[in-house]
Amino acid sequence: MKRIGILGGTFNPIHNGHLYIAAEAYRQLHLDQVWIMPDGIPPHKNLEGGVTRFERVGMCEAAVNSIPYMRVIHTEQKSDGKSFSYLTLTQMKKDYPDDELYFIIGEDSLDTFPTWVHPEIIAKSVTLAVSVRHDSDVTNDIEAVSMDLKKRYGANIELLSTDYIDISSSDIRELIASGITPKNIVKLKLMVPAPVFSYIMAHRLYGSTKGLKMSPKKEIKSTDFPKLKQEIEKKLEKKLKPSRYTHTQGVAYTAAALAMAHCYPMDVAFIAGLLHDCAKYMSPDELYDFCKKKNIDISPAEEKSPQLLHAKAGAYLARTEYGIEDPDILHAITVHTTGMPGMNLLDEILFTADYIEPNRDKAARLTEIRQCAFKDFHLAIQMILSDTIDYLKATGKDIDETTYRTYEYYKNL
Ligand code: DGI
Ligand code: FE
Ligand code: FE
Repeated sequence: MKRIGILGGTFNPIHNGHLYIAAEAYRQLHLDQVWIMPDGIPPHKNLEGGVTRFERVGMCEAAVNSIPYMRVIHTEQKSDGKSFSYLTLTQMKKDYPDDELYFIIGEDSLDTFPTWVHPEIIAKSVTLAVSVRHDSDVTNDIEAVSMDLKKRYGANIELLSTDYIDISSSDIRELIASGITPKNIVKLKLMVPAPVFSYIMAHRLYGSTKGLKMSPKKEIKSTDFPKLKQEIEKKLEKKLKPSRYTHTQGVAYTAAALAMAHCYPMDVAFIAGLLHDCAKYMSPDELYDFCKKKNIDISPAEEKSPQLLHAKAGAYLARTEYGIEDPDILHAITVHTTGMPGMNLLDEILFTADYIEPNRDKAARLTEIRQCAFKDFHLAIQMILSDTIDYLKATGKDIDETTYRTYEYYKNL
């Protein structure tokens, strides 16, 4: 028999206040585990901040990743609606008949408990673990309410004594939308765990792109995407030879698919894919001269293998010739050939799409890597790097030290 706490919520986003309550429940009730349960949202209802259920789950997973006794359960996420608590909790009681379930709620929820749908069924399935502010003077009321609920529904109620934590999800969303300034970053880091902050930034949630240094009109908005895509395609088709243009299209669509699978804005990924090889119309010598002329820094590895420079030159052209200011896109293009340790999400999407796009047919484990990319993304990247190194060794090419370091990084992740 295990003692399991369940903390439900919308978690838009999950924050330190939620985690504090979960940790106090664990400690005070001697629980074995605490399960974080993001709720479903009624269809057609748009959530504030425009995030999806998969993104809310992703943030919860980022939050609990390093806490051994916490995990995220997806019970309500499988349906596209919000379920009644009595249904979710009776189902859980059925699934875990031998365990003791503690449903963690706030003191205000206890007051409204009789108005919930089928409070008597809930009371039979779980113990209510009620978080009570220990500085509040209403403790007597809580005890009276508890007694009443015990009488009326046979409810088991345990009280948790907690501090008041003044953090709200809506404050977090507003803070992010007002701009990722150094001051706001400091504030945000006090409100959400670092991995949640990273998730929000990497996935561009809640308008966090406002912190990126680009003029607002240069931000890729989904409404402008079709036009932008067309303009870039028209130009590229003139510049690149047909097989390179076909590859470019393959990378763009594959990057978009990977973005869908890994919760990244697909239009941004698509544009990165389209432009990643936009400097490939130049020969290695031309690339070298181009970079010299434009004062683009050339590394020793690039001196030896100047074709590597198509990545840096590509980012330069994406900005100057195609008007792309988005720093994530420019960065992804810059590192797409060798990768780098600790690539960000878009870097990883582009790096992988370049390798697995459908027109590629030469690499050794393509089928396996393609299947892996949508399931275990980091393993796929590790396989790509390992195979690239093998290939470069077999063909006697110089290997950029960055490629090795990137491989080591992903192998040890
Ligand atoms: O531009 P693409 O052909 O679409 O793809 P890419 O930008 O990944 O470049 C692929 C070539 O780059 C491929 O032949 C392997 C090579 N490459 C990747 N890492 C290194 C490298 N070449 C050298 N010399 N050193 C590297 O570390
Ligand atoms: Fe390339
Ligand atoms: Fe490419």
